[in-house]
Amino acid sequence: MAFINKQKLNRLKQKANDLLNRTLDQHVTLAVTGLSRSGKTAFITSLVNQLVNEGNNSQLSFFNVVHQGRFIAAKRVPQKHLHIGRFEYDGAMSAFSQAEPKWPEPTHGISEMRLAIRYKPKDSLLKYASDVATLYVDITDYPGEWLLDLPMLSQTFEEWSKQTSALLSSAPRNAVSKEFLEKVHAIDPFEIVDEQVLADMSQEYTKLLLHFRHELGMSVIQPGRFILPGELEDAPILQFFPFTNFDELDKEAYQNASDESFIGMLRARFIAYKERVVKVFYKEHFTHFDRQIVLADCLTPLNNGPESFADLKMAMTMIMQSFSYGQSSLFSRLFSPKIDKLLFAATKADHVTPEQHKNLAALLDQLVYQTQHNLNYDVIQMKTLALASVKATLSGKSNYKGQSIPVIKGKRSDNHQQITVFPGTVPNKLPEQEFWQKEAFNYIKFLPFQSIGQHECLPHLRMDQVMQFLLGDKMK
Ligand SMILES: Nc1nc2c(ncn2[C@@H]2O[C@H](COP(=O)(O)OP(=O)(O)O)[C@@H](O)[C@H]2O)c(=O)[nH]1
Ligand SMILES: [Mg+2]
Repeated sequence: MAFINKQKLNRLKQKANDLLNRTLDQHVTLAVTGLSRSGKTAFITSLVNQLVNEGNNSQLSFFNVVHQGRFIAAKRVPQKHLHIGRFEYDGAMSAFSQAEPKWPEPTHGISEMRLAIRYKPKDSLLKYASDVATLYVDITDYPGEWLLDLPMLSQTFEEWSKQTSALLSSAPRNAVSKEFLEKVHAIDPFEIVDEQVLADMSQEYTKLLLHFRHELGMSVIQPGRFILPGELEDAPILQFFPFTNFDELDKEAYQNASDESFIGMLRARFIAYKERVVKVFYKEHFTHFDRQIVLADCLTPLNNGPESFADLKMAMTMIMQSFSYGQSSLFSRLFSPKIDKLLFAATKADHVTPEQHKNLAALLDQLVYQTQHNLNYDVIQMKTLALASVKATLSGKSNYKGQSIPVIKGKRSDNHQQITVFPGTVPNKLPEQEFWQKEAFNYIKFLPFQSIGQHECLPHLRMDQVMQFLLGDKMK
């Protein structure tokens, strides 16, 4: 009799277990974005590294499932979409694990990977179950520049051209865009288009955009796809540019211009770009994201000066439109959103001394604050913090003129020398003239400071808080 009961009990246990596993297997799609060089590759590498090596000296005390001893293990599993590039985790890790560790190579376009995280749920649903659940996390890395294109959807070619020409003709962009603007000026808009000329000029425009981003430190780049084309490199759909002389154009002739004319083809490509590139990205990718982290490097623009910083602010406002789910917002009119948690992270916090981190987070908060209040964010939970995906400095105190001051120590990436510095203070709100007149913030690029094994954890700042915010509620 007792034997039968035991068998029955085992069957019941198995049933309960199956049921539990079915109900507790969860999926979350986590999107990671930010403008180029904001630190996406470093961030995803660190996130995956901390999770798959958990237990091996990891520092994740603010991640509840770890803190409470319920984390079992995480591993990489085949990704969801086979047509999307794989995130190069191994390549990035081998850069960090060389004898002379380096930062991973920059990547272009979109990539993906999937993690399976096994953990013990806090409250078991069924008494006899084995209490193990799996959370599948699909991580997508995509360029923040692509989000800069959303506002184009509500513009005509004429409106976009006027706005973009104004940007090209003002400081600091005007210093390098003069030649290009003159060439556009010399075009006869109603002439039959020479596609080669159009391709060459588009290339010139793209070069300008790359220069704005990487030499001048500007953030507003439109079309954003031009500098990170992904699989569309050299496609004619990326070959157009703003037309600069709308004021001199005969309105009716413009309306009637055929697609074979110069202006007609520019307009047709602009329209096709919006439909086939911008909208497609939102439909195929963006609308499927559950959670989003937006990375921002606030320190580089702070170091570059007021124009660069103002540009970052404008770019953040444009990026925020993709998360504005109010009824009358551009986004909601076009797409149905899904994102319920949005994290803004100021990256590379290890470039400043620890007591400045609070200011850094407050500064980023201010950058998104205005939009946050103008728009309706009822459905999204938001948070701002300062982090270092891969900490490349050590912090401490140093004596300066008899006073103890906070310092960071690291290996300069330009000359590979060890230095100890106080890089300066970070303003806790949008800097005003006064800040820029004082000695500029001293941003020094560092190399990762210690070589780590492929299965060791990378040193970081606040990656555990990121995990708690983005995944914690799914692992209760
Ligand atoms: N010190 C420090 N530098 C970082 C960190 N994350 C990124 N960087 C620097 O920023 C550069 C660009 O980062 P990456 O992740 O490639 O940016 P992505 O273009 O957004 O993928 C790296 O090569 C590093 O020099 C960090 O946590 N700490
Ligand atoms: Mg990258």
